[in-house]
Amino acid sequence: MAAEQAFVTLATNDSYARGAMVLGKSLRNHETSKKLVVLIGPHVSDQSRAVLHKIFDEVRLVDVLDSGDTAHLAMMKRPDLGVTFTKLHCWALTHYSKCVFMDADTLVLSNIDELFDREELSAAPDPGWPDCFNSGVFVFRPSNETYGKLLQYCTEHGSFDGGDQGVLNGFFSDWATADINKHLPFIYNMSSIAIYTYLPAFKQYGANAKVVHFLGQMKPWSYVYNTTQRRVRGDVQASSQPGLLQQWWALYSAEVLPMLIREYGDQPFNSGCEEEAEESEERVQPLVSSAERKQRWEQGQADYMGIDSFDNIQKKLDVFLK
Ligand SMILES: [Mn+2]
Repeated sequence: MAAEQAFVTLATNDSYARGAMVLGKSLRNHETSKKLVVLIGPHVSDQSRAVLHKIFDEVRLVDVLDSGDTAHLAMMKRPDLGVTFTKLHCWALTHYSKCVFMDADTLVLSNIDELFDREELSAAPDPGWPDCFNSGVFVFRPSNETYGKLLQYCTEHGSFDGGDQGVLNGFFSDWATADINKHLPFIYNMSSIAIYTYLPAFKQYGANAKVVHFLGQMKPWSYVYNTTQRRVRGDVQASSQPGLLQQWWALYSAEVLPMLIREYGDQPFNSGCEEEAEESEERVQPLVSSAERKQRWEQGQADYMGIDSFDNIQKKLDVFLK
């Protein structure tokens, strides 16, 4: 009997392991009744594994190179898709009847157990190409048959974007049109791209978000957090959603970091945090008229690093969202 249901995430190195720890904690804090599973790659350190064991019900090592099975054969044909094969391994978790996969760069803001009412393959639209789903959050049914077909699809067709999202959209190719129940609302996988592409909608609906997805190259753990001032240091890129980034670090520093410190003991490790006071440096704002700014924005020329930086947008949004 495979009646149990689980949230599943993936950590291929110590950085993503931190993301997984924060995600796991956020699911626990919002009192999920589901099991928590993390798939890890062979490069995750013993200390990180120990902390993951404390947060997750199951920590499963996936070493595709070592497996000697069909996944290994698939990998030999497509070495470029290494991490993708690790992620696809979630279909092999057949001791669960249904699962929700969540990227390690997501953060849960409220209980989302209702996602288990959905069927495979349910996911939210990708903000860059809404006829594709974003593979950062999806509902699936573990099955060795599906797992085998996915590996076969992978080796025959590869991935049009080089990652798992391309493979999964190719495989579940009728997602866009077949069944509207498989379209998760955007609030289950909200990325910051919406702030720049559709600001009024973000103002209208952003406060309802249940899951935030830190898309893009800068991940929450790429920043340095000042524990004295309780803020993320330096220039925060707009795509990192400063208010939510702040929430990620608050959870990390309060609940995850103490566990890491216990595991590392006397050994030094990069906590991502610093204690000294930060030198404040006020940015000089260029003088541009409101009309001129609006025009530039509409032409796609937002001044992301200056006057339209997220810090400034956030100030505006705080007023709207209160
Ligand atoms: Mn992601």
